[in-house]
This record gives sequence, structure tokens and C-alpha cells, in this order.
Amino acid sequence: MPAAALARTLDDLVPRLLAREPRAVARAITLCEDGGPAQRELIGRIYERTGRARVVGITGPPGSGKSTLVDRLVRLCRRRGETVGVVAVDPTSPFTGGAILGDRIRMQGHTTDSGVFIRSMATRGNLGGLSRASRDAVDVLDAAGFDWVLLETVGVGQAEVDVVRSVETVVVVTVPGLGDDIQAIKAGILEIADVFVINKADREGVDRTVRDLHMMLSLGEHGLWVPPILKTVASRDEGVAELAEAIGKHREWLAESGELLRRRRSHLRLRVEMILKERVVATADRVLGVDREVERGFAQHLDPYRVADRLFQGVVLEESRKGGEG
Ligand SMILES: Nc1nc2c(ncn2[C@@H]2O[C@H](COP(=O)(O)OP(=O)(O)OP(=O)(O)O)[C@@H](O)[C@H]2O)c(=O)[nH]1
Ligand SMILES: [Mg+2]
Repeated sequence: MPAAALARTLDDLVPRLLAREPRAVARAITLCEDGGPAQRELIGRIYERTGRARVVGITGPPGSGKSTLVDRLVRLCRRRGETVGVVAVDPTSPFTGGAILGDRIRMQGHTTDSGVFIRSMATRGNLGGLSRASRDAVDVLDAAGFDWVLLETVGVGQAEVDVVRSVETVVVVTVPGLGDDIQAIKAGILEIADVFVINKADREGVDRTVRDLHMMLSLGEHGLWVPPILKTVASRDEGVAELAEAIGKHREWLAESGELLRRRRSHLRLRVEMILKERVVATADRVLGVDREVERGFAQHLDPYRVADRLFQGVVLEESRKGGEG
């Protein structure tokens, strides 16, 4: 899109977005997914309007009941007259995205309510891009004035961990009886959990899981905030009010302890890194082709540093060429 056309598009879009018009919100999130100059310019225009929403990440293994919990939280907020935006990140291919469809169907109860906006985002190519785009979508919903922004991600890979690390309160969902699962949590998510939820507490083994988590928490390092461990049965709406309360308490603690500012600074850093990585890789790919260079390196038995050096030089040359033009 030429610069003038882009400016016109945003002149039209941004005020409607700030007025929480659903179509404008949807369009803005699509711009975030597409990446490129439109999305950059958009975030630039709305960024100063962000930082008001309570942003909560809900993460955990596939099928643990995250979407059901989100749906319950949405209902609870709406009963209180608060507005909610939801971003559900689905890291699977858009072609096998059964979960996305599931989310849409399950959450359809909210489709006629303008106080709720729900969007599923799936990967288009690289996961790093998805993390960046979904975090940008949180900014869009925040700027649009939703009181709450909920971000659902499957807690598996580093990219998802990065995206939940860039929200204020992280809820980690697990289910009873997944011994190995707790190990997986330990591997990366434990350190970032602010609230633990053992969902499907109607199932066998819930007390055991509570004990295991308590044990892990007593071993691990955490600051002044000790993450509470809650039991929920999302499908029967049990424990959800307590979850909302725990999230509220955590938010209060963040504000009072000064941790909120500290986190926001580290979130900025994390996002800057995500943007840098994505941009360097994308430029390298455009200029030389990452796959092609890897293929070449493999055939010539080059070490990874040499392959990366060559690609990085391509990026530097391209940037200085662009600098010369401007
Ligand atoms: N027994 C029981 N089933 C539940 C509970 N909460 C959710 N479920 C069921 O568990 C299944 C998965 O729930 P989802 O909410 O889709 O789980 P999810 O974590 O969002 O799944 P993905 O997004 O695919 O990772 C659904 O069939 C739910 O009805 C619960 O508390 N108890
Ligand atoms: Mg889900």
C-alpha cells in the first residue's frame, strides 16, 4: 500500500477502532497478522492509548480447558458490566485448526454482545510472527478500551512462552493426573505462572496434583508473590469467581509493589527482541533466502556461524542500500 493510501486507511480506521467498533477492531487485528508497514504504523498511532486494560494470559496444555475457562471468565465479566477482548492463539496449521473452530462455536454465545470481542489467530508461516502479531492484537484490544484482554495460548513452545511472558498476569492451567505434564510445566512455564489453575477438578487425582504443585513451588524461586493454586471445573462454572478474584489480587499486588512498572519495562524489551528477530530473519530471507543458504551451507559442510554470517551480511547490505535511497 502506498504511504498516502496507508495514512488515509489509518485516518479512517483508528478513530473507529478507538470507539470499539467491532469491524474496525477486526480489521486492525488483520493488519497485525499481515505484518509490514500498515501494522507498524497502526501500533505507532494507538500505542499511547494502551496500558489500561487488565491483560491476562491463559496458558496450558492442549485440551486442559483453557477456552472453557475463558468463556466462563467472559460471562463473569459481562455480568459485572465489564467489557472483554479475547485473543486465542492457535499454533497449529490453519488447515488442521479444529481447535479454532471449536473455540468459535463454543464462544458463539457472545457474538451478539458488543462488550465482547473474540478473535482466533493461527500461524501463517513462522511462529515468531504469530507471537508478535498476537501481542500486537492485545494492544489493539487494549486501545479499543476493553476492560479485560484475555490471551489464550497453548503452553508448549518457546514462542508461546514468550507471548505469555509479555502480559501482566499469567494463569497456568493444568489438569489432574498428568505427572509428565507437571514436568513440562516445570520446564518453562513454572517461573512465569502468577496463578495456577487445576481445571477438571471433577476428575480423579486432583489432590495429588495440588500437592505436587505445592511441592514444586516450595522448591522453586519466586519473588514476593506466591502463586495461588486454585481448583476449577470450568465446564460446570465452579471456581471461576475465585479465579477472577485471584487475578484481581495479583493485579493489585503488581500495582502496589512496583512490579507492574518493572514488568512493563521487561515486556518492552521482550517485544523489541521479537520484532528485531523477525525483521532480521525476514530480510535475510528476502535478500538471500534462508532455506537456500542453509542448503548451500549443508552441501559445503559449512558451520552454522558462517551460514548465519553470510545471511547477516546480506541484511546489513540491504539496510545500507535502503538507507542510501532514503
Ligand atoms: N470434566 C471436565 N471437562 C472439562 C472441564 N473444562 C473443560 N472440559 C472439557 O474439556 C475439553 C477441552 O476443553 P477446551 O476448553 O477446548 O480446552 P482448551 O485447553 O482450550 O483446548 P485447546 O485450545 O485445544 O488446547 C472440552 O470437551 C471441555 O468441555 C472440566 O472442568 N471438567
Ligand atoms: Mg482452546
